[in-house]
Amino acid sequence: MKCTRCKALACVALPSHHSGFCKDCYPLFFTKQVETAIRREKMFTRDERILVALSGGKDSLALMFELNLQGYDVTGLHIDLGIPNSSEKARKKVEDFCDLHGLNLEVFEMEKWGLPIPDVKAHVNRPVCAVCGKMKRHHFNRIAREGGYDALATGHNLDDEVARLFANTLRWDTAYLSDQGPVLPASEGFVRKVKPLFRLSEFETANYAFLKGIEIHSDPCPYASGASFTHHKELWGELEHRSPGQKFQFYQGFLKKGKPAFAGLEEEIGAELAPCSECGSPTSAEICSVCRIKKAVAESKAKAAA
Ligand code: Q46
Ligand code: ZN
Repeated sequence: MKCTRCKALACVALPSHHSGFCKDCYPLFFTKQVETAIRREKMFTRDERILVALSGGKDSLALMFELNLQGYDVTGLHIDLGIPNSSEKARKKVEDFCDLHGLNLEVFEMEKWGLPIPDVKAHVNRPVCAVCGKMKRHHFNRIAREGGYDALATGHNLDDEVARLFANTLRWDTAYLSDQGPVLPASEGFVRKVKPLFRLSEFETANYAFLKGIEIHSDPCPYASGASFTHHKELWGELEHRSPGQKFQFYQGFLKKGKPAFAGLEEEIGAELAPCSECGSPTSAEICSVCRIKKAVAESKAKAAA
């Protein structure tokens, strides 16, 4: 196959785009997709400060690399979850990456904050990933808000978005369906959230990270159950293989036709929010659910030690 752009030998075939690219032209395709996402969805401007959530995986590091290349004012934020034999490796990859490219980085340590994820696993009677995800979203938003950032960018790609949309649709979860999309506007206590990689598949992001020589953290988390949308991603992989482009069509169709139909439903469901008396994050109770979990774990640990 020849490169669609320069006619050299292509190294990445993209059936959903009816094209293929060589190693020099592929990053230009990637850049264009990110530019289009930012422009069409009005994600942010070059005058704004963007906080980029960095896990150390291919998506977040590729996103940070690309936004910096495009001249955006980016700072990385890594959350060290405190998981033995895992978190230190992820953190090292992120720190090395930011050092190498001269990028600003903030690191937040769950251990220092008082609730490393192993304590959640040991003391909270809920799936650890559900609580861990809640903690991460909480701190991403809190740190972005306290730091005066204009937007929080995450590395969610098309496969993530389609798998999540599919799961929400299977449950007809109207609150989530009205909320899902590449941009979640800022609201009282919440910063704007954006997903500049939503037009790109996992395969396309992985290729970009590889061709740019980005060293990624690819070891799975030891607590991963393997359940998070994996099956839905496999189903969509099969559909996409049979009919290239279907994933993107499904997602775009939702944004154009499905999402407007669910708009406003979350207001009926949502309750009044006020700042948490402990951490200032928006909550419908006096103390937010994250602070409540932290307190409950501290009590459970004290009881166990007594
Ligand atoms: S880090 Fe946290 Fe993930 Fe590990 S404990 Fe689960 S949610 S799997 S992305
Ligand atoms: Zn709180």
